[in-house]
Amino acid sequence: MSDKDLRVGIVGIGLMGADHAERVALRTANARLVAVSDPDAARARQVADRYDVNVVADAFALIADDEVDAVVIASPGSVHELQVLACIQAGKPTLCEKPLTMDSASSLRLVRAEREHGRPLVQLGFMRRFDLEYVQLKQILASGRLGRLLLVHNTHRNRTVPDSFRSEMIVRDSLVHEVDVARFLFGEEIEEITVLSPSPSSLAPDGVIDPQVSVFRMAGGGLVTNEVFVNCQVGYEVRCETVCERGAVIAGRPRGEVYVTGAEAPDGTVDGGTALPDFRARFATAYDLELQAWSDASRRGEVAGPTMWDGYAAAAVSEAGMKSLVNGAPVPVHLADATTLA
Ligand code: ISE
Repeated sequence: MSDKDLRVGIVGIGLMGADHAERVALRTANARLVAVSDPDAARARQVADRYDVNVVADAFALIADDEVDAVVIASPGSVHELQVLACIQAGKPTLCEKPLTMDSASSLRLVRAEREHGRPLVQLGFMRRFDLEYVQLKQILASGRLGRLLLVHNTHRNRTVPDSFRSEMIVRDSLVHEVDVARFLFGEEIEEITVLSPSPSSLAPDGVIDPQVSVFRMAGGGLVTNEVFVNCQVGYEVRCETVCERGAVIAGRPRGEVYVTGAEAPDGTVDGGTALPDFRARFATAYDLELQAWSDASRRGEVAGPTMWDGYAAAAVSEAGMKSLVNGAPVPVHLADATTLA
């Protein structure tokens, strides 16, 4: 496969799938978009026509298609398990958007299936690992010049999300990025998670606990605090401050001297200051680098970046987090023993 383009099919053409379609079609070197699939036929057709590629009605037919070398899965997490399994069985390199699956048991089944297949095939869509600021932050930590990493403070705000985005999804679909960031920066597993619920914003949909504050206890004793606020009304802000023994490093620092967001303008609109509109804008380069790394590694028959295990560990932390969300009590995270898996 190495001397020709990687022929990519995308399953799920929602917000992220359409964004990845453009990326693969226009900006990923040595990769070519060849097919898309979505239960919403009109949506799939619109994207397919834009890039002159095929629509395959059934996701499993796209995965099995001989014209498709590799698959991007950007469908809802609830259908990931069977789709990822089909990719593994077809031996096709896969980029799976987060969350890997809806719970740790199904994620573990996929870890096992990939191991039984004999070689890694699946990269997880934790794109922050490709963001240039996070990469630099990680390099500074790794250089050791600031001493040991003690604490991480994460901020994660979305302007709004659809009403269907309930409290548990704030853990499983949004906080899951901080779960991966914490594991990535510390190079350790999360041993315990606590999710606290401050009095919710009156602008959050009825019954949705937003914002949420959570704490991860890392295996080596470090602590991570997280604010996730997905109906903040203003813009998309993702920040990570790491505190070491001899200094701190921040990724996603607000730009500009005075930073005010949320002031109401005379016409009633909310001023987003320098905040960006959404994750596609904030992480555009990271997504480009992620897809390029995935495509390059796929052509070499390898997996780069976050693995199936990272997806499974994140699912296990999310599951514990959703339990903690019920009463704010700390919940331990139990992971399978990686050394005894098939
Ligand atoms: C969305 O699904 C994403 O994955 C974004 O990266 C995240 O910031 C957002 O909160 C989620 O809704």
